[in-house]
Order: sequence, then structure tokens, then C-alpha cells
Amino acid sequence: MMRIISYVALLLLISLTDNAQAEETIKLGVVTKPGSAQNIVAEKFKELVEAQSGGDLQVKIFHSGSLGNETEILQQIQMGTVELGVITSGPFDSFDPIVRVIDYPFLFKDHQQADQILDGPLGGEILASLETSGFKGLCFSENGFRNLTNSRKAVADPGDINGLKIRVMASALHKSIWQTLGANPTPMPWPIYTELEQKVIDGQENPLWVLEVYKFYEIQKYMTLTRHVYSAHIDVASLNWWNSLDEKKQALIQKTMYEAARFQRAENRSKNEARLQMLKEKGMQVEEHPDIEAFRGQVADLKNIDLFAEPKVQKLLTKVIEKTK
Ligand code: EAX
Repeated sequence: MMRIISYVALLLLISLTDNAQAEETIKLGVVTKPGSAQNIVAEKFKELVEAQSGGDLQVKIFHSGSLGNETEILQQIQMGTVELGVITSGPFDSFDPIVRVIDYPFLFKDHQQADQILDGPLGGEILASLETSGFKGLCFSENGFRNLTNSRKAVADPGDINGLKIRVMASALHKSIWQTLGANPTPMPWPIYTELEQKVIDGQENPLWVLEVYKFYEIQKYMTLTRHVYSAHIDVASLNWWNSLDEKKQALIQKTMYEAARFQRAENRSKNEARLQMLKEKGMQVEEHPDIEAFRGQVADLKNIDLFAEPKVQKLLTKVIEKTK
């Protein structure tokens, strides 16, 4: 009898430890809804990592801000209650000032330049720096080039912006950019449809996909193709959790996240022309050739402000400006 009991106990123990090892469910947080840039990365990553781990790694995506806004998701990743996030670079601003380099205005001329820098050693410096604040930076996917929209008037040069109430992300740099351009910037977490609809704010700035997915064409009459900031997502893991994984799992997660990021960047870019067309058809009035040189001139001295004063940040910014000239 005793032998049978201990045999059963042993079997039970084996099956329990087996399960614990076989399946790990990873929580992945994004603030936006299905169909959004962040979700496309998240869903592709889930598909790839689940298939390539033979089911050992399971991913549960928490979308539409069900874990909170981007700052709150980052806090949960820092604490380790959430393992992964696909988060817009802007809100990293208050965690690590080095991230401001990505969002420096009029820095990247095109997608190719953004990829070259972010996938290369300089992007690597940004990812490595995040470890100081408890994140393992995996790679960059994209939100995209940001454009100004508003409900009040056509904007073609910086003079037109004067006094416009513009919603900005939780980012000291973004606030500075719009202050310098003469707007009245108001930091607000995502989502912002209601605030735009009720005219608490006149405008906002985001890549084209946002206007489509969140139907901003219903409530924003004017768009200006300012492309003032290339907005990346940083695909991050909780550093403590990351360090608890074996090397094989780390390598697989790193590889599949990068694959998902590249898939999403290509996908996003391939749709921009059709989106612009669609937004015009929906009745948006688009200024396609604003005076970019005037905008750029107005924010040219931002590199000298306090936000970039930390030597490590200043050094990286100088290098990236040099390489993107
Ligand atoms: O992707 O808050 C923002 O403006 C972000 O771009 C948002 O995540 C939408």
C-alpha cells in the first residue's frame, strides 16, 4: 500500500513539475486596440514564439489599455508583474532620457535611415541603457512618422500653429517641441478621441494609421504632413524576468520579436499611400507640402536644452545627428 501511495505521489510530482516547466504564459501589454501598429507586432510575436517554442511559451496580449496607459504598463514591466510590452518611444522619456534621441525633431529623413540607426550599434546603445531602469530592450518596431492634425484651421507653416491646443504624449521633449513651435501643448495619455471630439484640445499628432484605426477623420478636419518626429516602439521585457530565463528562451524571444518588428514595419509602410488617399476621401483637408525648413529652423536649438544635457545623451544625439545629415 505504502509503495502504491508513494508511486502515485511521485507521478503527481513529475506531472506538476513537468507542467511548470513546459508552459510559461507571458503577459504582453499594449495601449492600443487590435489593428493598431503595436498590436500587429504583438500578434506576430505571439504567433512566432508560440510556434517556434513548440508551445512552451504562451503569450497573452493585453490590448486597448486594459493594463493602463503606456506609462503604467512600463511601471508594471519594471516591477515584473507584466513581462513584455510594445510601447511608443515617447513615454519612455520619464524613465530614461536617452530615448529622447529617437524622438528628436526632424532627425530621420526616411524609414531606411531610421532602420539603419535603430537596428545598428547606436540603437543598441539605447536598448542597453534601458537596463539601468529595469528594462531589457529587445528591438524597435514603429509607430511611424508623426503628422499634425487639428479641427480649427489649415496649417502650412509654424505661424499657423500659434495658440493651437495640441495634445502631446507623456514626454518632456514632445512638450518642448510644441512649445517652441508656438502651440499650447497638453500632455494626455492615450486614448484621446473624446477630448478631440469635445474640443478640449484642438489637435494632436500621430502617424497615418492612427487616423484610420481610431477614425480621427471624423473629428479632425485638417492634417499637415509635418513628419516632425519618427516615432518608434521599443519592444521591451522586464529585466528581472529576462534574467530568470534560460539562454535558449532568451534567444528565441529576441529573435522572434525582431522578426515581428520587421514584419510590422514593412506592413505599416506599405499601407501609408492608401491611407492618405482614404483620409482625403473621408474629407480631411491635407497640406502635403508645408514649409518644413521653417519648422525645422524653429526647433533647431532644442539639442542645447537641459533635456539633452546628460553627457551620455548629448554624445549619442550628436553622433546620430552627424549620421543622419
Ligand atoms: O499609437 O499616445 C500616442 O500618441 C501614441 O502614438 C499612441 O500609442 C498611439
